[in-house]
Amino acid sequence: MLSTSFVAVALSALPLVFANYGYPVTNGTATSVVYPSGTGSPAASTQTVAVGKDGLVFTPDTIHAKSGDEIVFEFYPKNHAVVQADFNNPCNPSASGLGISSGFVPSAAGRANKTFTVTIEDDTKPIWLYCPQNNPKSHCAQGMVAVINPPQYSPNTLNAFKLAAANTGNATTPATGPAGGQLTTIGAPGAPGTPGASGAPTASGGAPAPSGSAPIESPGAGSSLAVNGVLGLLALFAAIAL
Ligand SMILES: *[C@@H]1O[C@H](CO)[C@@H](O)[C@H](O)[C@H]1NC(C)=O
Ligand SMILES: *[C@@H]1O[C@H](CO)[C@@H](O)[C@H](O)[C@H]1NC(C)=O
Ligand SMILES: *[C@@H]1O[C@H](CO)[C@@H](O)[C@H](O)[C@H]1NC(C)=O
Ligand SMILES: [Cu+2]
Repeated sequence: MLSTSFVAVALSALPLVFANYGYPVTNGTATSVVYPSGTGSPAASTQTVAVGKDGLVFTPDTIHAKSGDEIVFEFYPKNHAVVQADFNNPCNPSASGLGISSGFVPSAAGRANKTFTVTIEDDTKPIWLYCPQNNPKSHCAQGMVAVINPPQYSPNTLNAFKLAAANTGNATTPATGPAGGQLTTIGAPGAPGTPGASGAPTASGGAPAPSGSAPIESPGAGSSLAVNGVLGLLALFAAIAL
């Protein structure tokens, strides 16, 4: 039979477990770990959008993201870019002048070795996007458009944007760029094939940044599984001892 002292010893190890892994997110599917010093903001997530992989389209072309989330654009042949437009003026850069513009990212074959990462600042604002390539003719007019956080219950749909784009001539490429995001060369040592979470190259296997508010990727699902396992055993021991 198990003694209560064993349970006491096991319980005393619990703080160590949490010290090693941070506080695990409880639902088991999450890959993020919330550190105690955090400000309580929800963990950011990263989504990937393929540009030109499946023809003259963005895949996916409708993206839902929360403030703080990152959208990583990956570029495929031959030569595409991502530019922000206003809904009412597709295939032209946003009049605000503060829009997203990746610059052209060519690829001879497969995924280009540069990605463009956009961090969503305000998830209540739709972001309309297009490819400004005109060779051999406007990609935008052919439907190479996308939207991040389309407005709900609004006639401003991606389909309406696409239909308006189809009536435009050559698309306009912004004079300046990149803007509104971060162009990152991928395949850097320590991050093979994977863009860094912040878009900035980091030391391989580096320690989590000390920033209090930035959610940090966990080392892997194994850690929370390990914690769950320990908790399960503790519960079992406690039940037997009582
Ligand atoms: C559970 O996991 C999903 C997917 O990662 C996440 O969106 C959700 O916020 C999590 N819920 C809780 C309570 O942690
Ligand atoms: C990756 O980018 C570098 C620098 O722009 C370039 O010299 C190299 O050819 C590229 N590699 C591939 C596989 O496209
Ligand atoms: C449209 O763009 C193509 C490719 O850049 C160019 O050859 C053509 O002259 C442009 N047409 C107009 C009307 O500007
Ligand atoms: Cu294109």
